[in-house]
Amino acid sequence: MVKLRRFFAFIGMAGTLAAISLGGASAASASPVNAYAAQAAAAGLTEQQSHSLQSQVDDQMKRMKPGAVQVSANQIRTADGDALITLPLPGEKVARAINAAEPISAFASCPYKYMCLYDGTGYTGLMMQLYTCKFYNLGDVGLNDRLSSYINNQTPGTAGDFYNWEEFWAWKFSSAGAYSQQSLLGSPYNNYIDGVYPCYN
Ligand SMILES: [Ca+2]
Repeated sequence: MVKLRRFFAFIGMAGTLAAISLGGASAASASPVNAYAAQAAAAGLTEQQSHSLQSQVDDQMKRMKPGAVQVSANQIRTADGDALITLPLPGEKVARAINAAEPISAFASCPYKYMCLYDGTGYTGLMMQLYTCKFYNLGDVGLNDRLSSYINNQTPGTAGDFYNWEEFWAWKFSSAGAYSQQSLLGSPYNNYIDGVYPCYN
């Protein structure tokens, strides 16, 4: 009788293990793109908006150096892991993480300790968040000649340098120390900058 009970206990355990491995198999077969579509649906996007967003992400990734990784429905991390690119959700001007609470103001889009670059004026459009203290070649992410505004929300007083590629890296201007912000519309530097060193001092 004891032996029989052990036998059934073993069967029960085997059944549980089978269920676990089945669950694992189905999770592994779900593609990331489907997961992002589900994320978009959960955020209230229509199927059409979700497709449109994914094709924008695909287009942006084609402009980037190989190895970039889509990390959410509207975000891409660069291959070196040093920058995060966020695309505005369909119908919105200001970029935000898809699971962030809305509404978000342009100024709230740049987290503390980051230098944020925008391809739109007034801190709108595609946002590239720089965290690491190093030189960023905007050509590596297809953002050369596209910078229109930036928010410097690094630690207080930290300033960045902005460069243009002229067969060498030509320094053009420095930002004011953090916190600072600037819209380049109307300046000679709108859609002109090709490189940024976010933390010169
Ligand atoms: Ca340029």
